[in-house]
Amino acid sequence: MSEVPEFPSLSATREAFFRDGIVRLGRTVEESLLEQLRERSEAMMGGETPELGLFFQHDSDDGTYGSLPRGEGYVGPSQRYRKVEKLERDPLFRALITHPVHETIVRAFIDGPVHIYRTVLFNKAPGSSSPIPWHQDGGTFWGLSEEPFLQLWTALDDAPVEAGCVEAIAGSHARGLATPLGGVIPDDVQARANAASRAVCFPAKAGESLLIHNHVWHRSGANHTAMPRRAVTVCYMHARVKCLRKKRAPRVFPLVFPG
Ligand SMILES: O=C(O)CCC(=O)C(=O)O
Repeated sequence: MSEVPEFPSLSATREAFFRDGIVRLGRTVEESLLEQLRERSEAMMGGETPELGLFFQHDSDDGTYGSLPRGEGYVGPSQRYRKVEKLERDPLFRALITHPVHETIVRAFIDGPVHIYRTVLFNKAPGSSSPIPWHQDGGTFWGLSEEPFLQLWTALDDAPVEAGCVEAIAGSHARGLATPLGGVIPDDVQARANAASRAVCFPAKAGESLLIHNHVWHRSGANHTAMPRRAVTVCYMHARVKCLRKKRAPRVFPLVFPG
């Protein structure tokens, strides 16, 4: 833990987060854990962890978001999965979720027992990854009794601009959801908001984290470098937030920090 500097000011972080909807936390994770997480990600995509029952989505063949395969899940060993979910089932990723530095940050925002809605690996394979369009993480698509707001994003590799770093529109969370459904922001709404010209890039080094408000407009580009660009995002929420879905049994969310 000696490589991770003492976290500066939680009150300044809170202020910036609620003002801008996104804030740089600097380095939060030590290299030894990052190294293991990168290896574990490769093993997962290589098909070595079937016992975990992870969710996979492969990247599209033509590098566009519109033609991503839907509902296919794991399609065989490949380092071109764009998304892997349910990572909390893995002890190493669980160590990232419950990392003491991350706990300190989460505790500055949420009192009492804390659940996670999801833990996702966003993988951009060298040269052939699809961009993620402007979106918000919430709405009826997420099906929750309250809108979660706190996502902690951590780079496992360097994520410079040319590798498709996170981009966001500062302050855009303040207007709430662009559509009740949430998710991808429709083209006409983006155009009216002049979104493209307001994008701010958040390049990050491996081990650095961002706090991303679920409602801030964010996106990321393709990876034009020769190296993988992997990052993990964890959505933390108070344990009182419940799954409202009716068609199947409501989800029970993993408890990560007891009250
Ligand atoms: O890492 C990325 O490219 C996307 C991150 C993102 O959309 C999220 O954390 O919600």
